[in-house]
Amino acid sequence: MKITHAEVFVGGPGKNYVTLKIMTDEGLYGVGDATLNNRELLPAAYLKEYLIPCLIGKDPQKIEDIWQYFYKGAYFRRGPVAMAAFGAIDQALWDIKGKAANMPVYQLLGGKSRDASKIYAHASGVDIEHLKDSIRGYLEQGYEAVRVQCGIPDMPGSGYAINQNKDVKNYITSFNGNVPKEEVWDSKKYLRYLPKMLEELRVTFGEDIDILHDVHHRLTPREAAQFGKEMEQFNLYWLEDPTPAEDQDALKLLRQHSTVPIAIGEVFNSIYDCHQLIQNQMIDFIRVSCTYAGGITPTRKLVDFAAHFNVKTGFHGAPSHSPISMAAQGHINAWAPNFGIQEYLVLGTSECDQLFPSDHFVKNGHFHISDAPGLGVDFDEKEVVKYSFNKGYHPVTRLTDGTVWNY
Ligand code: CS2
Ligand code: MG
Repeated sequence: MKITHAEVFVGGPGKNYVTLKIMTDEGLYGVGDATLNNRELLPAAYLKEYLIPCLIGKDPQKIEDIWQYFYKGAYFRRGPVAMAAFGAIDQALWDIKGKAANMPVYQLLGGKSRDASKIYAHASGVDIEHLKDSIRGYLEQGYEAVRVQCGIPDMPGSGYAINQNKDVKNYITSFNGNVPKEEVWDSKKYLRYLPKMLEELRVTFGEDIDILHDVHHRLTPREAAQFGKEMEQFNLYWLEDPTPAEDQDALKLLRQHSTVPIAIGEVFNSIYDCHQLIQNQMIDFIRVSCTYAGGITPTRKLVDFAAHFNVKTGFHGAPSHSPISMAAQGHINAWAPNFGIQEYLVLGTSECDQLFPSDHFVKNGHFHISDAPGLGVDFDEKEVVKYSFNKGYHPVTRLTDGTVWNY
């Protein structure tokens, strides 16, 4: 089998999905997701200008060899742009391999370890009453786990990921003309309010609901240690990104002071970003995504490595991930012996389903993977022409005195 051509498409309903389609001389094709949120044109250009020309004529069945060829051949290894581009190729090749074998990808990985994989939804509110309504909405749909984010009193327009307009797809992107939106942050107010918020949620919703919370890299190591200690009483499923992920020593203090489960990794691109965190058992959940971490091939190795140190998976599943990478992660989740939970944003608009038709489905807070060969998700080229690229940015965060802080 030989790769004859490959094409990159940018666009989607409310999102600039970057979709790669690889075609072969046997008529089989595969699809992959290279969407790098708010920097979408970069992996698209990397694919078009540098990678696709090298793919033509290669045997798509040699997934490992092709991955090594691009990773080692780049010389400048890792980085989100390159890894998202490699990730899309890798996903598309697994899709082709599954179709050629007439098997879903989870079978190629070793078969299912569970019938369906637990997912968590994003509940948020400008204040606690809105947050509670948002949580109730998910509980009514059968979710057992929710991430909770709430506006902080006296800190107007801030608090990470507050979905003010109920537009699930866009609340972390500011389509604000040519520059990013700016937000204000005050850790003191946040640290004072969060225990009150969580106490109220436990009183209202009881002990059974799994509660997750994302700090989004905003605390100092000392603040995170104090906060983690305080969080223990609320029995969180996890505390995410308490400190900036690139400073891995920051976690030592938190670990010494608290047993709150820690989830980190959405900004990591490879095992080299987290092997020490995993080996030293500084985290409980690894949150890489199959796209930004270079595809199924390296993610599978990372998951296996983590299993030896009792670290579970909790893959990134922000709205920027297209249904293709969600499917790729769905297959890994179905297999992984150390699966924990999957972040899942309800993309399920009819436009999105038309662009990416599939039989995967969500029911009662669980993702059910389809038995279709390959990744089990298609891409409709006729649909994508309806969408054009819209530039967006992540917001920039400043402290109240104007100092730039971590978004
Ligand atoms: C977030 C992300 O889902 C999460 O946990 O931290 O939504 C993050 O803000 C975005 O992926 C950034 O693009
Ligand atoms: Mg996060």
